[in-house]
Amino acid sequence: MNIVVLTGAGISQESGIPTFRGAGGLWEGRRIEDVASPEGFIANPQLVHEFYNARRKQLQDPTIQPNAAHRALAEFERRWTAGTFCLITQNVDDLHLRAGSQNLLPMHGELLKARCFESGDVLPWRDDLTVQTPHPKLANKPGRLRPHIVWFGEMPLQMDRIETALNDCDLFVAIGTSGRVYPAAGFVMMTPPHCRKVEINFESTPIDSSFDEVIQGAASVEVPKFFEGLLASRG
Ligand code: BJW
Repeated sequence: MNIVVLTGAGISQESGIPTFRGAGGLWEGRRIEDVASPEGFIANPQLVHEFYNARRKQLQDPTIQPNAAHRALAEFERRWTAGTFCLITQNVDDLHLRAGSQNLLPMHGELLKARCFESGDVLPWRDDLTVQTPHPKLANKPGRLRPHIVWFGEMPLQMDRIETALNDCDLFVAIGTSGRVYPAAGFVMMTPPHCRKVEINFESTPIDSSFDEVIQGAASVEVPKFFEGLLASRG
């Protein structure tokens, strides 16, 4: 049985990383297009850098750690021998990586990387970025680095591998995502007709009706329960 899991901000919420939408969300009090679009970056790069600098700093705070849901997915992947396992995440944090997930596709980029929009180089990055930050190999050309993040209007990463995994999937599980951002919100519709489709979320979503089962609850509780059950049912 081939398994594809899609995660969103809800899986990291219990690790202390705010989700995007709703009260207390990352976008509360901000215009999305100001901080998460190429046009916003061109208009005010420093504002965008500051938004991501703060999040990059927070991610490296020692209190931010993978939670039981991240760990359960990594543990499941280690133990699953009855087919393939592919984890697609919309999250730009590194909590799946830190939990030990291997076949991981971060489709919206990674907060701990920077990209040079001249050379296309993607560089590991843990510090603040500013409009003056030079590319380490192009010291005379400051201001070419941007967060390695997929903004609205940009093509998500790894789409070929994602489509291949979805085409060949027998179980699709979406965890902690609001189902409002495409193409990820449409992945459930890209699975084959026989595929079992399960959603795990605190609340209902606009794509609920595309799933065979909806499990309402906290990811840290429901994810370990679901994946341990799957292993148990396979003996
Ligand atoms: C819990 C929980 C707990 C909380 N336990 N659950 C009109 C129609 C259709 C599409 C479009 C359209 N107009 C424009 C588009 C395209 C656009 C789009 O989708 N716009 C919509 C707003 C309509 N999409 C794009 O532009 C994408 N690119 C694209 O389409 O390229 C063209 C193309 C692609 C492929 C094939 C062909 C063509 C790019 C999208 C980039 C998104 N980037 C962002 C920001 C950057 C990253 C960052 O700053 O960190 O990525 S947007 C933001 O939303 C972020 C997230 O990854 C993404 C999804 O959010 P997510 O993860 O779902 O979080 P929330 O906060 O929304 O929800 C959290 C959920 O968790 C909630 O449901 C809670 O209930 C739940 N929850 N705690 C369980 N403990």
